[in-house]
Amino acid sequence: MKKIGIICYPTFGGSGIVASELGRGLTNNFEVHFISYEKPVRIDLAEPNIFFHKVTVPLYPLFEYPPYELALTATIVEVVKKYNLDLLHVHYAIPHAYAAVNAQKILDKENIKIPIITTLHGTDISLVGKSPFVLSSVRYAINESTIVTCVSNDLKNQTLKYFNIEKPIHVIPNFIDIDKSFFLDFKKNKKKVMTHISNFRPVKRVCDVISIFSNIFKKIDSELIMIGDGPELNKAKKMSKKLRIHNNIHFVGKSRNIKTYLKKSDLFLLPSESESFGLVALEAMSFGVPVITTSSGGVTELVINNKNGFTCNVGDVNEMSNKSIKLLDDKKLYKSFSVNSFSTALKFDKTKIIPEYEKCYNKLLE
Ligand code: GMT
Repeated sequence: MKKIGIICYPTFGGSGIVASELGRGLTNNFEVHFISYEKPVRIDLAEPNIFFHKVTVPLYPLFEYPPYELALTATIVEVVKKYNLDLLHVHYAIPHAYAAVNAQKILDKENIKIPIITTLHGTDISLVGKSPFVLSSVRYAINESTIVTCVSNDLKNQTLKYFNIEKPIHVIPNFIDIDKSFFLDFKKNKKKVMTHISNFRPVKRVCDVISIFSNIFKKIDSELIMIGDGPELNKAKKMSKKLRIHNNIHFVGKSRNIKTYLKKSDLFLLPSESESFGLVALEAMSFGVPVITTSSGGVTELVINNKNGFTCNVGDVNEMSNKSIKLLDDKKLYKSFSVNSFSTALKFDKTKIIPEYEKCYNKLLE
């Protein structure tokens, strides 16, 4: 059995979730070794063929910034040697691709050859990677990777536009494990339920979520469930108090059980500044929940305006509110959007997408 090392963030962020679900989906054909600073949240080490190797960063009073890349590089080198890994799959360029490429160079000195697949996820290109402080290092790491994939065409185009990439970029969209027990029944709630899930970073525009809900609430008996945690959480809470709608908004924090919330949702609100794919939107759609989002980034490859949701200009809170009200008020329209959301989601089932990654691995292993 071939052995693959997966390097990712262990948290609730989209890239870590994709990496974890991918690893779990590979275990019939591969031994999968996760390398990160913590066990990824969705990984169960009791599952067969799954291993986890922790990156420990040395602390020293001199270090204002703990040298994570250095520790990650050394851990990759050690794990590749100890377990004879055959390839590395890196999720999110910063700093994972950079560390993997350096580990590859160290191993090469010992005549150990290891190919690298780097999957770019979004903010590693669209926000952080573009910064002049890291751009040349990110470009180097992408160019030195053996295969590069992006989660949407939009992200591929952005990567080609901002980084001088010397190799083809493959688009492999994100995927989900469709809940086979779920079926659309349209026994929806009397009190309409809106949901938002994110890391509450500025790019998610969570205050727009509150404004949109405030407008919907004026016309329709409804409540909002806010799932996740992050820097803009307090701002969103303060705003909901100021607008006197806080009793109808439930801030539930991070959740391991988003399916339960999504199953009872009527609408998913994702008014992001940019979204390279929008994995949470896909998760909502897999339960027949239409999405109100922005026409910015790769999310428009998933949410098709006026078919399975609405895509509006970034910050156009009135338009997003009006479209939400229109959809919730019109049963026939809602039903068709809900059916369309569900059938779109079926196209992104893991059984259709994971083989795309396996094709890349097999190319490297030939
Ligand atoms: O910045 C984030 O939102 C987290 C980031 C991540 O890598 O964890 O999310 C990005 O990757 C997800 C998985 O590929 C995509 O579904 C998200 O759209 C993307 N976020 C952004 O582009 C803002």
